[in-house]
Amino acid sequence: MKNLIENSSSIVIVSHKNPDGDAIGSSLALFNYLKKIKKQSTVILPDSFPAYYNWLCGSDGILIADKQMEKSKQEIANAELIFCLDFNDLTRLGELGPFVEKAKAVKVMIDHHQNPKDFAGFKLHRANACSTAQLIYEFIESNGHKELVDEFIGECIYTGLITDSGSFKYSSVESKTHLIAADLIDRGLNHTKVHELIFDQNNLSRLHLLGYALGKIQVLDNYPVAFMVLSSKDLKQFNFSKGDTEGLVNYCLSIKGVEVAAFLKEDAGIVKMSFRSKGIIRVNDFASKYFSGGGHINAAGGRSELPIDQAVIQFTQSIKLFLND
Ligand SMILES: [Mn+2]
Repeated sequence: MKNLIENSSSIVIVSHKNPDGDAIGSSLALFNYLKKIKKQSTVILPDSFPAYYNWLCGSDGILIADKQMEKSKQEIANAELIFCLDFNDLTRLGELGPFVEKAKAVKVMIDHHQNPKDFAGFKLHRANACSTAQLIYEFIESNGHKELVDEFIGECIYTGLITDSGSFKYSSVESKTHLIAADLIDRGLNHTKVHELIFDQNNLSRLHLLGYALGKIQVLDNYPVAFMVLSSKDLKQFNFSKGDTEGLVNYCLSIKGVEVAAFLKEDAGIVKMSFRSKGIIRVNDFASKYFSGGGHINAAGGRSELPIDQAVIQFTQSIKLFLND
């Protein structure tokens, strides 16, 4: 892999649509690492990311494909090496997917989602890793370059670690995850600063949206299921902007006795759904069986084309069926 990087003169890093902290953190960690070994690369994301990540080192140079489509396609077509981070199915790239598929570049997938598709020449895949950011750290480590990890690369890796693990809470966290965090702190990371810059960036309308959403949580009778629903009218009323509803679903899961949580959001004519679960309940199977989705065992997503009211009924009926099985 070291040789492959060494011999590639144009490198592109891509990650998935609706980029989250792990997509952005792992992409920028790799970008900044490559820079340290004197390799220029371009990070391309299908669409924009929440503003509370725009302090990460290198974020100002990210190409947002839906704003700069021609340039993005050109970079992908010209690349000799394409890193595909935090996804394993090219449909996660939206419109960019077919261009990456037919690109002449060698593709390297670094990812931790279940059921990887077979489009990459090289795979660094571990479904039980807590984040792609952890895999990037391990990648740098396996190249013998741990000493190159500085405060800024550390911030990128740490961002992926905490946003994908509920700040070290989920079962995907290993002792290794904590050892990595400890090493990052030894290398200059200010972890408090990172938490504040990501999680303490609320504006009043977001908190009012949160209050409104919490008021709408419902628990299914006789099932360990809680869910909340926001219509596009609700979102408009609270000046919704990207990232405002991130993490909302977890409030449903915090109710005593609840083991499955869902968040249904009306978005551009469809209903997007986030699912969370505890223990052995596989919401990725649920999402793929009923809502053309997928993800991890305890965190997954899906969608419905039905109007929101009907999508809610579709959800409550199918989760009952799923849990009865
Ligand atoms: Mn991830």
